[in-house]
Amino acid sequence: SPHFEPSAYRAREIPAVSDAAYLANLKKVTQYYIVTAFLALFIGVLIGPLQALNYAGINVYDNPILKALLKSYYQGLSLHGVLNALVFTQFFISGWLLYLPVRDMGARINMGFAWFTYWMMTVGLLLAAIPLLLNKATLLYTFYPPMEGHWLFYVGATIMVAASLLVALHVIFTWIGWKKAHVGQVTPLVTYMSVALWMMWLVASLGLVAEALLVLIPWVFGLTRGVDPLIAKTLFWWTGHAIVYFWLLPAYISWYAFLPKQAGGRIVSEPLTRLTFVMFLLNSTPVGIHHQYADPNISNTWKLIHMFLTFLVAIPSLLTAFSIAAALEDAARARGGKGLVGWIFKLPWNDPSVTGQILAMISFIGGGAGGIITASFAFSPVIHNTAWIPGHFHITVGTAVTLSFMSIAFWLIPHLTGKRLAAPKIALASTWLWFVGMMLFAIGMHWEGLLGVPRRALISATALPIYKEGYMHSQIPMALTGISGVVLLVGGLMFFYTLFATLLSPRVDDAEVTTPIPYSDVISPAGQNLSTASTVVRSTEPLLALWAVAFALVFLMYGPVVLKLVSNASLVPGCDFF
Ligand code: HAS
Ligand code: HEM
Ligand code: CU
Repeated sequence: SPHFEPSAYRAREIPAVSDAAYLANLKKVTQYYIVTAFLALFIGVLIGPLQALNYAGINVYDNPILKALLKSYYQGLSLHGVLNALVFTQFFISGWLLYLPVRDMGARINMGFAWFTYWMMTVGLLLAAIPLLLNKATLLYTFYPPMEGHWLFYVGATIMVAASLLVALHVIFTWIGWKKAHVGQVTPLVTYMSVALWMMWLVASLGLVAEALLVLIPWVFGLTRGVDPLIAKTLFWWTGHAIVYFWLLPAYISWYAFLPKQAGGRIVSEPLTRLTFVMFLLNSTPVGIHHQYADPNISNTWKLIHMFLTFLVAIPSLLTAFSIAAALEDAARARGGKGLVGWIFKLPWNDPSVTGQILAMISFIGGGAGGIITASFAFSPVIHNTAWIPGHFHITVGTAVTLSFMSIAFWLIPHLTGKRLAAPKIALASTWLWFVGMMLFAIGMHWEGLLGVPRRALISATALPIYKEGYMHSQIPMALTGISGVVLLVGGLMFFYTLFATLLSPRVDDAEVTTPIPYSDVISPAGQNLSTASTVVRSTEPLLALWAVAFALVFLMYGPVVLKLVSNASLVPGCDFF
């Protein structure tokens, strides 16, 4: 049949860009996004180990030098969460997922607008950073009211997020233009994944946009009498769960589209990959109430519905696990790998970009399994708000995503700059240290959580008597967490050494030739003409219609919940906790 031509399908030749100045400019704006992202991560990562020491019972926050930099544990924790989880991810993704689809389509975008969104995002970041650094927005990365920070934080953060929505629209409109110029053709895979993801982000971000514009900003400017914490929290998690797929799927794009090539193999199936992304587009958002099982005024029925939908959204990740594992096996066997598991050793473990991404995936096996456990209605009360939760998300966003982005940078930075990766051996070692460190961290923190150690607690200084019992039995996991902080600090510094050394080295060659985007061959391609394509390809192609369904689903699954909260709204004044 026309859509199944094993191994006959060669890697897609991306359209050539004849205008060298345009290409250089496109690469430059991408590089700005990526480097800004890593600068944020650099600061965030320096604070993490201090927190790990806290979870080992060691308090370093009274040290006078540190006191000059951080007013409190919570100012550090706010910076750590915001810089790592919100700023690093958003800047990296905005660069990565602007560049890839534009190259994939061979599109000519408005570069003035591309730079405008970059500077808008950066100005938003800088505005929000001022109160954060002055300890006037020590609200943790969830900024739950009635904790109230300086208005500049809310305004800056809103501008920053709004800029990402403009990037989303830029890519979506570019794709619509491509469709008009290519009637009857199948959208190429990388573009498809990117557009589906940006569409998902626009559905997901509605909650945060509503929280910012209708609740938080009117409140901090004194236009409303107070704030309803539960409405704000519910709108926050509308976005807050789906945002984890906004972080994760850019890594999936690399795992699906580029890693097979880097490892010496092929993409398993383009139709399956498209289906996976449609499932995320539809199902990522209406699940956020799994963060609110303990909250009042949301009925158990809605909590249960969101629980089942959470289990459903694990399915595209399970599909991904099997198809990426198959792609890696294909790669390893092509390199002479043999046996049931022996092939694993034939993967290019000397390549830091490949190794880092595989280690990131391995961490996600634990992170994903833990997430599914965490989502269960019965188990949640055992670990909600304990150290288990940071344990879970440091092997999802902190490793599956972060280590993937670091590993992508090992080829992307040379590709964008024409420079060579400095110190590949140090780069390789940094991926292993990050992986081992985060594994120790996750074991320690999940274990502490099971023993009742709370999250977001300066436990070393202010252990509340009710938690004492948990700490008494926690010596081993506390030690593991402390050690992990040291391993991660070393691994992190080695990563940043290679990154900055690469950036500071001289340009050596035309990266289009020496470090091209690693497009993979495909075992089961989607084909190019819609008329001859398979049912899966044809039914996944109308992304605009699927996008409309995603909007409908989220309103269906959140509308009644939010309406009830609004009709019961009770406003309270803000307070300054720190
Ligand atoms: Fe989560 C809390 C449930 C995925 C991040 N999560 C959090 C928080 C964060 C976070 C930041 O239901 C804390 C929020 C806060 O501050 O309060 N999570 C899930 C579920 C999934 C999940 C069901 N989480 C993620 C991802 C994240 C992330 C992804 C970031 C990127 N999470 C929860 C729940 C809570 C929660 C509850 C609230 C807890 C509470 O009480 O507060 C699923 O999406 C997971 C599905 C994943 C899989 C794994 C697939 C595996 C793959 C790798 C394959 C490996 C290969 C390697 C191929 C089913 C794809 C082969 C190797 C060779 C060598 C061959
Ligand atoms: C929180 C350590 C890297 C995102 C924490 C906590 C610890 C920690 C111990 C828990 C603090 C508490 O609940 O009181 C580390 C270490 C890192 C690291 C040792 C590596 C050097 C990362 C990365 C990300 C990240 C790479 C994301 C990209 C977060 C977030 C929080 C957090 C979002 C929650 C903040 C909050 O509760 O408001 N980190 N972390 N961390 N970390 Fe990390
Ligand atoms: Cu969630």
